[in-house]
Amino acid sequence: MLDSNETIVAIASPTTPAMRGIVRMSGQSVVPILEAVGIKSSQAKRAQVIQSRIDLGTPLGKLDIAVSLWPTSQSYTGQPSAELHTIGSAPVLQSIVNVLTTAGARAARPGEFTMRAFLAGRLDLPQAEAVLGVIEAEQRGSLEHALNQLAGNLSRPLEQMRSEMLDLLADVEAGLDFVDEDIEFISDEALVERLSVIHAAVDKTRQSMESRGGNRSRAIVAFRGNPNAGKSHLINALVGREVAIVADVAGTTRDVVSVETTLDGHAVQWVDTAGIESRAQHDPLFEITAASQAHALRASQNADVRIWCVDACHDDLAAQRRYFETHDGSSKRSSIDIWVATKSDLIDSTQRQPDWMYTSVITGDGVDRLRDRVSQFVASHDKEEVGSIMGTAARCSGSLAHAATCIETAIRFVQQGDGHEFVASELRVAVECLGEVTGAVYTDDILDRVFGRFCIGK
Ligand SMILES: Nc1nc2c(ncn2[C@@H]2O[C@H](COP(=O)(O)OP(=O)(O)OP(=O)(O)O)[C@@H](O)[C@H]2O)c(=O)[nH]1
Ligand SMILES: [Mg+2]
Repeated sequence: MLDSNETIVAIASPTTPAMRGIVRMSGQSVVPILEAVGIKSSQAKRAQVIQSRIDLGTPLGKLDIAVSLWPTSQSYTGQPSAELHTIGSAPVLQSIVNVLTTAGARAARPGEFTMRAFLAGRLDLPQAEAVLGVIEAEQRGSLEHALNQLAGNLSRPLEQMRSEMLDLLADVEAGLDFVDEDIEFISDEALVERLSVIHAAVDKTRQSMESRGGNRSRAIVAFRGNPNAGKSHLINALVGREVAIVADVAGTTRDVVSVETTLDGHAVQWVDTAGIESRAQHDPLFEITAASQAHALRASQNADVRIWCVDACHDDLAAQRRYFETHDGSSKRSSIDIWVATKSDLIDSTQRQPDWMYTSVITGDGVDRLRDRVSQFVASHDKEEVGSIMGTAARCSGSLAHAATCIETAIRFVQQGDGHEFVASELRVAVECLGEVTGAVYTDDILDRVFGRFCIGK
């Protein structure tokens, strides 16, 4: 593991040009290193802001700098720390880092500041991962998840389950010490009952993690548009095989038809829907149409990508688009719409309009481009899910599943009247698995996996 006694330094602000930039330093030698570069702190042991200057040599010269100093363990990392605030220019910030490394600091590795916060007991592992989630959150939903996790919403119940398991284990092990004396610390019925409660809680946490995306990153792509616009043909062309029935008559597709494929390594579910139409109540097809429209609308609202198909020969594409936009109800927060003019082989290329992607299943025009566009979205959709707190789910669902299995086995042992030493050994493993999730038990490998995903300076 990396040595926590060394003093580390890194640029902590984005390296794109900005008004202000920050260099962060943490470790036992923060105060002497600052002094070595001419930044004097008051001797007081409290947090302080120092207005000073730092000499960056030629050609940069001396620069005004504001230093926030936490000279004791009362800081984010649990050790003396400082932040040097100055103008947000990458070369200037890099020169400051160079001056500080010459004075004895070492360049920080990715996530090393947050790892120190974890090692100092300031954060547990799910909270450390939530820090990454907050940094990466591009959308409100993921930011809320990350902030909840940072507030301990995941760790608290897990810690509670673990502590209940430890109590049970203590009872079982105490019983083992007194087997000959007929003292019972916990009855078999009570043991099974309490284990069942914990098992249900562990399983629920595992499921909720997985539904948040640990194993789910399938993007749903729905095809919408007018009857006979060529939706089913287009789906077949994109997927490369006949999944949807196609025909010359409008109203061929009635059911929601879906197929799963992988697109550049990402799972995609393609969903064909009935063309958008309405029928008068006395029409014999009224009911079947209403049902297929309702199915199609639901598919559309669940989709991550909606591909809107309008026949390129349509005389007013913009009006058709406005109509769909106002008549299709709400959609998922992070979804996108792609507007496709189909059957481009039937029009002259000079008639093409901006903001529309043109496709033809006869000439193959635009099909690859549309597939690439979907692929691009799906890749970023996956990244967002995995990059934020999905990391926690990916890391932990195995440990939680293992804990659940051990508890099940322990229950079976009790019910079969097997010796409590077997029960105790299952419980011990389960406690360890739960500890791995919160970081109460950790290995270098776990730390590498968690903090290696951070950027340097965090
Ligand atoms: N010229 C030309 N005709 C096409 C193209 N794509 C589809 N068509 C024709 O358009 C008609 C309808 O195609 P479908 O794919 O069944 O259309 P749909 O949108 O699924 O229709 P519904 O399921 O009835 O809503 C068929 O006659 C196709 O041959 C294309 O790119 N060029
Ligand atoms: Mg169809």
